[in-house]
Amino acid sequence: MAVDLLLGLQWGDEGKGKIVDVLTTDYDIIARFQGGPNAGHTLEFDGIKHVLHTIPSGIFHKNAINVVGNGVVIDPVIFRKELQNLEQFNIDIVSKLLISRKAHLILPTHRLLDAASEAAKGKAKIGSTLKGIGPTYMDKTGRNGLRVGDLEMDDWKEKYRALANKHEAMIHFYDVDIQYNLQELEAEFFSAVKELKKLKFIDSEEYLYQAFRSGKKILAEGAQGSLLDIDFGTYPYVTSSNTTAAGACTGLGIAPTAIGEVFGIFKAYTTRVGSGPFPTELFDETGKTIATVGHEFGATTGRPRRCGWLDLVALKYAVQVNGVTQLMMMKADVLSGIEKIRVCTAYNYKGKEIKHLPFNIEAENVTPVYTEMEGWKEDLTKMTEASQLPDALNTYIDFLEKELGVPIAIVSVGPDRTQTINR
Ligand code: 2SA
Ligand code: MG
Repeated sequence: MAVDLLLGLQWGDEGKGKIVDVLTTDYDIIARFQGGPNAGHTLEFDGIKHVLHTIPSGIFHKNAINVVGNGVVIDPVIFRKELQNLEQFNIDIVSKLLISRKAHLILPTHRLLDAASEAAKGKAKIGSTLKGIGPTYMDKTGRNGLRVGDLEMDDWKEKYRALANKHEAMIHFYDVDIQYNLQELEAEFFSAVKELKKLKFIDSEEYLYQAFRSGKKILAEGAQGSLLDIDFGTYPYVTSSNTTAAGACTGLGIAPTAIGEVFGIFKAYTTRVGSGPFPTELFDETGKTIATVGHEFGATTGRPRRCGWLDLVALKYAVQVNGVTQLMMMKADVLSGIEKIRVCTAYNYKGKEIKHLPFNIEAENVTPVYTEMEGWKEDLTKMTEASQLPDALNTYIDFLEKELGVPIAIVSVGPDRTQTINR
């Protein structure tokens, strides 16, 4: 028995939520290991679209237990809203959703600090979702954070106060104009904490270890993507956690030796939301077509996503850092009708052609080298078998598999659960 990992290989929004939902029937436990409400995991079935932020994407399946791991940061206010959205589905939340005591809490002042920090950066802003992610992870590594387990102690409100007071002083330090009513925000926070405390808090690393030992099948669900990893992403335009495979070990307490399959999810093209370098970004009609057909808007903030061609230099890097064993290609249907499809296979970097990701991939350093391929016209969205896929798409898939050295096990041809082709 092993723990399988599911990760996004680009800049997030690859379709992780959909694939977790599809795969959940094979697993007993789905565990989120990093990130927080900055994530937007979209699932579609029975004609309804669901967006999850902190809750693992296995929540709609009857038998799966969902664990929010120690590596996740939780905003009780957003969490409560997520729970409210689930009420109509009659899910037995208390027995199906378990929260790690070691997960850190996002305070209202973390959100304010995020806003102040971004405002102070001006043009150099990260394009954060402003959910307080960076400041919360800063407090975690700075050893000042408030954790879910603290809520079970009598003195947690004092700890809260001390931290919030410090944050207020820091907000003033930024010297930017942020309007807020802390009293209101705190009232909302405290009432949401009350709701959170109705759920089961667990020592998740122990829970997962025992589950693993007794032969339960566990799927670790990543958020954001490898190029947003705090160490390996396009720093500083990244998120504040390890989104890559190693993050599953630290974010759940799983040993590296316990890991089995590493599922790497990527889109047939590339998108990015927020600031930062994006070598294959398109500024033309094709880019607009992809954005429109692919409904490329942030699932958390609604921001339009930037679109571009598939970047195999970056993708190969992600495959390598994560040790991906199976690839899953999403949104192949969105490219239908585009006459010529381009794939970046190398970069021109300081006058040389390179095939690895250099330190700096800002536009002034890097020009993509493209291979052009025939597109396909067929509507893929009703296809259910690999044998139905058009020849040009098969050529595209074969090319990617050869370049990446890993099989593409699933081709997704639409947002619904059922629009999933196994190869
Ligand atoms: P943050 O919020 O401080 O972690 O942002 C830092 C950078 O990480 C990016 N980021 C994301 N990129 C893609 N998808 C994300 N989730 C939402 C979605 C985003 C949305 O599913 O669409 O709705 O806008 C996500 N979360 C963080 C972010 O854009 C910054 O570049
Ligand atoms: Mg998303």
